[in-house]
Amino acid sequence: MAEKTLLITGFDPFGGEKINPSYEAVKLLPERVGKYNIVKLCVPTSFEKASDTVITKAEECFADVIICVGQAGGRKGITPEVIGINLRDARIPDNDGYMPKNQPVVENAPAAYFSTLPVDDMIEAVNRAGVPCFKSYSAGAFVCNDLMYSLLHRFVGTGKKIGFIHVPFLPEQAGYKHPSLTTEQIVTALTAAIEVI
Ligand code: PCA
Repeated sequence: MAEKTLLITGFDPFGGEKINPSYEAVKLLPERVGKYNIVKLCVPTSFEKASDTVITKAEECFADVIICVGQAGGRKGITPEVIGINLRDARIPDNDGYMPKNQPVVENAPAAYFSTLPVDDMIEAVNRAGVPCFKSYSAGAFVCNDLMYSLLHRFVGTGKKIGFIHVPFLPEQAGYKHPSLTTEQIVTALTAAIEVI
């Protein structure tokens, strides 16, 4: 069987944080998981740059699967996203200082796309691996949703499996106020999820 390639991305820190758990975990993944060669990429938290950065890399490495990972501070577990919506509605500026309100990601394009990853199987596998994981029906309207929507729009009909996973804060970010998972738990979760794709 031909080798398959899975591109997995994390984001750089944003919103005043010093680290982003998404890339902290992604960079620790092994070179191979299940049937996939793993290609990793750090993506700028920028409406302007995020999707072009990932699309360029996905084309360059002939990715069969694209999983983007991002921080969702305050969430209690790993949350694979079900849907990306055609909306930019930021509450804070991105890393370029840009804060769009009520704009489409892509003009005259569908309202939303569903993840083409096996979300339910992934959730079951991650919970079985001992890491809390549940479904999310909203990736928000910031850069993570933008990236998810843009990739699903760009590659619609190609058969590529594409989706997004939000992860909680790391303990050093969360303090006493927020729930958190360790980098090791996030790595375990991502590995378990990839094994069922
Ligand atoms: N989380 C943000 C953007 C970058 C990230 O890690 C989001 O949820 O949109």
